[in-house]
Amino acid sequence: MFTIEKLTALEILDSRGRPTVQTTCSLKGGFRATASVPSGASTGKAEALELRDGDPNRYRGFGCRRAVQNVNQKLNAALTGRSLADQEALDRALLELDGTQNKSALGANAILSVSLAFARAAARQMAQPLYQYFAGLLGVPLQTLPRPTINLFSGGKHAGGQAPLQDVLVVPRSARTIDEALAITFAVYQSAIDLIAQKYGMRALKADEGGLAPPFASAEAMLEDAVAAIRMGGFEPGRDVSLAVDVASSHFYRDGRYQLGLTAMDSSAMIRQIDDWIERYPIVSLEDGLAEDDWPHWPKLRECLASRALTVGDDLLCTNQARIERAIALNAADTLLLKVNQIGTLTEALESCRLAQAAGWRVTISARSGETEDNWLADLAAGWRGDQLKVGSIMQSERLSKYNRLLAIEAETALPLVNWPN
Ligand code: 2PG
Ligand code: MG
Repeated sequence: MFTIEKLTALEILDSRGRPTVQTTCSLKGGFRATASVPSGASTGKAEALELRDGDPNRYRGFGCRRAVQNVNQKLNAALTGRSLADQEALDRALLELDGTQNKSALGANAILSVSLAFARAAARQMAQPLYQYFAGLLGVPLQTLPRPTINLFSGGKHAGGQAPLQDVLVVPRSARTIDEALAITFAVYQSAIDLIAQKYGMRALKADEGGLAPPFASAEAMLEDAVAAIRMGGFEPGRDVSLAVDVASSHFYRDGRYQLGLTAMDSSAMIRQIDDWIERYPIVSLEDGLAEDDWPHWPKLRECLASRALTVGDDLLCTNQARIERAIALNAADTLLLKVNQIGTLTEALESCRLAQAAGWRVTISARSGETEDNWLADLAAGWRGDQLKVGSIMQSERLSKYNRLLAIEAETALPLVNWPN
């Protein structure tokens, strides 16, 4: 049993300098913990609502004072003194107190900060490392650590739209440990910096997640430069290091057409375009190849990728059970991109994770483009048996805090990396 003594929230800044919510949860017995929530930029339409103040004179409307107040006043008043059996009981109480479909009354940022801070405090009360606590929620013993997929090049909404593909990520497939995966990625990333200096005559500018963002002429230029950087780093593309791509195509889908660079394609043409990329480049994971509302064509994309690359749904699924169920029924994807703040509580995200795993899908545990230095995501990825981890680049402390935590978890548990791609 866990008894909440106090909830206190604070408005802090994320990696884009925008406000977000940090909550401290104190449990009876002196167990106290703090957690912070991230925030996306290329968001899906079905995401839970992130409550922002909307005052244009303060942080251009991005302020989170109302969300913070909801924790300090409403949630603190309603939950102080409450004894809760477990995480699910807390999250159920949060859902009841909000009472809306998309958490617009209290804000998903307020709600999730409490859900996460409670998890950490509860783990302390149980004298467990946080990854163990998360494994306990899933009800399955720890088995593997996720394979990092690490941002190399950025475009789309994370880089001012200078290139069409949002993320081109490195998949260090020959790595047997997190430690090896990071060392391989460092070599490729440094080679990419050299390559960009040679090709574009510029110091590599970095996008929101630390990915390099030169003025690529096309999606193919991004992919070709990624393959070249892998070679320059001393690795064989497709054997030692493969690629993952987040097309984030909802964000260039207008009036039933995919506006990729100068071409406007219908869904079938977009699938042929993706097929061509998969043939030409060592891509093993393809996220949001089609738009979030283009449901009829997703099964065709899935069929096209088949065993060659994972069909990953991010904006399509929004970590939302109803959308995942629909995708399973349609055979529209085979991998869930799981972002806890898309849905707003740990328990709902866990149910989404279970649903995907029970269908034989893979799960990519993902950070957001706006992150904090909090590292709970690494524990979640280990505890919930994520197959992939998507945190951004091997740069910037808000990204490295997760990789560094994963190194510590690896040192503590000696768990092997997941067997993917095999
Ligand atoms: C995504 C994420 C992370 P954002 O689209 O997968 O790269 O971006 O947090 O902006 O939604
Ligand atoms: Mg995405």
